[in-house]
Amino acid sequence: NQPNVDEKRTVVKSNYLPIREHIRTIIEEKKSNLCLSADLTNLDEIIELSKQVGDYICLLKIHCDILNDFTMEKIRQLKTISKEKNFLLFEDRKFADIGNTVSLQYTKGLSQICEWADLVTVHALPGDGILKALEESSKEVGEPRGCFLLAQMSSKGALTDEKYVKATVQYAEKYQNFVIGFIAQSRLSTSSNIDYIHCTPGVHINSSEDKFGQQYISPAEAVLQRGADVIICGRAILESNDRVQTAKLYQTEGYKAYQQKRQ
Ligand code: 5BU
Repeated sequence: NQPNVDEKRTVVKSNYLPIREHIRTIIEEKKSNLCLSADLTNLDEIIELSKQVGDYICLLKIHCDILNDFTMEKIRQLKTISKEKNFLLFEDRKFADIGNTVSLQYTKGLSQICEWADLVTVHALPGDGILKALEESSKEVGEPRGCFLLAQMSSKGALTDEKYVKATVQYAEKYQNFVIGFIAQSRLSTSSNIDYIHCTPGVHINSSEDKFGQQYISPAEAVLQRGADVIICGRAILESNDRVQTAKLYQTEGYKAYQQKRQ
């Protein structure tokens, strides 16, 4: 006998913190505000990497549509590791379609994202029906789910101007249970006192850009000047000579700044 959806939700409430609080707790407990952006094309490799660096990160972000060997069995293995090592799984899907379509993209297809991704990214561009649809779909699984709204992008020439950012924040306030924070390049002013989690990608200590318009800042700049809670690092770690040591370095740099900011 399967528990019905309402029974599942009751179980969730007793077992899990709300997701925004959960991330803050992980950051404090593990002394890490590092999100590893594991932009690799092989899920087996991500699984191995997550065992090695899982202790040093609060979030693991992937792009499941670049994986050559995606299977639900493998993604469940990654999920098990995320629970053992206490980090959340984050699919950077950047949903951007009408509500009905995104809800299908979220729950169906080969990757069934909603089943395993604690967090996803969402564009505000289509209007707030996108959030209504994703939030509704997320309630069908027996675990808390949340999203980050994309407010500002790190790439050169991004069209996310002030007016766009303002409207994005308003959508976040309207769906404040599901929208747990923003992907942003600055601290956004909101009209409520909700402690939205700000994540900043485009973080690298040794580089200022890539050849396709990605723009980098240091962990300290991201946290102290731009107001990030979480730093998102991909190639800075993935392309280093020692991924584990480099992850530890970004963990240390990121958390030092996080503590300084919250004092
Ligand atoms: P990098 O290797 O650290 O440059 O990778 C950055 C990651 O963050 C990559 O997965 C991007 O898709 C993601 N990203 C970004 O770089 N900038 C943005 O504004 C957003 C996401 Br939104």
